[in-house]
Amino acid sequence: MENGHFTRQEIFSQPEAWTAALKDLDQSRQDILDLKGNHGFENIIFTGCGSTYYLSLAAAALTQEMTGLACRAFPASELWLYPGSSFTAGTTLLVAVSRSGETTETLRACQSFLDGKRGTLLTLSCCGGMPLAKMGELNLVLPSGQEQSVAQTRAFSSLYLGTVALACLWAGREDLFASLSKIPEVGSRVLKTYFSLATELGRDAGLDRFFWLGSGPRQGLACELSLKMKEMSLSHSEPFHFMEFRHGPKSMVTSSALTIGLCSTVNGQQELSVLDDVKALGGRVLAISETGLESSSHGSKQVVRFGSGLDEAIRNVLYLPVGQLIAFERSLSKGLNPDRPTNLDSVVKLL
Ligand code: F1P
Repeated sequence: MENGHFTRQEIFSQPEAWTAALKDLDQSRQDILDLKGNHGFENIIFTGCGSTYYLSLAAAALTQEMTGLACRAFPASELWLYPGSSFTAGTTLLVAVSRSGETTETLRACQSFLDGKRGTLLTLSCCGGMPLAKMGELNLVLPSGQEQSVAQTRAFSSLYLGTVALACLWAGREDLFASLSKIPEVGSRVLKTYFSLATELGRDAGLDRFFWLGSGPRQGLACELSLKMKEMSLSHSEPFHFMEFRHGPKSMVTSSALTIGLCSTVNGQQELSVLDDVKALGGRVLAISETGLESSSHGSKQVVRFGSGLDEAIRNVLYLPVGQLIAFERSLSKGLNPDRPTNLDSVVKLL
């Protein structure tokens, strides 16, 4: 099998995986609504490990923004080993996210939560027969996210869509929940339109460091894309909140640095100005956003535009494919195999 055989297939099949996941979520719609109706939880904690921790960061920010509930995210190891500095009082819903459903830290965090009678557990995974999918009061399983590769792509984006669906339903936004069905078609278009740009950037041997900027509901996604670049291509890769980049990390900008901005609409101008600063320092920039960004003072940037016409709350998954492809192509250009990243296993199991 050639290097990247599975990862390529998994990245490009995301739209189909999303369609199947959304059908599964629609079948669980009433269970999802009843969970909140029956328990009236005051706060939500999202948890996972590695990619699924970053997914939890993104899910917590979006869910709080949409529902007004206090939402936070922790690595599962923090909940397991440091419950005193992570769990809070009040009726809590714990949303545990895991591709495999058997990561030890995640299982132990859930067991500690249940043993402490801290609230209600909802699990979200891709494998129904695994331990996690038996622990929750509600266990959502999205098998279309299953994958062969170690580094998550299709699993991450499908599970992330699952948390977006939760936020829409718990916010009473059935209209946005229904609009999610339009996401896969836009995803397909983004993959087709920008595959060559992602390949060009991924294969650019003149780049030696990557910065991923994202804020609010997009910060966790910036962390995930940075991890993809690290896992797949063994490159210097770091995520930052947009405005934080000026407070030190900007010192690392050179002509061999690519800064990828997950630009919002709501704060597009502020975020664009950070990318302008990077361009002024001679850094390379890729701006990913919904619409064409106003031309900036430092010449044109390389841009990815979704043009989805969808609400900002439900279209964040569209930031993932191009970033995944840049990491994927860089891995191949370095002669690595993104299907089997160096030093990594697909599941971390502890004794
Ligand atoms: C969690 C995880 C992945 C990581 C690697 C090792 O797995 O840390 O996020 O990319 O594959 O396992 P899971 O709990 O989501 O199955």
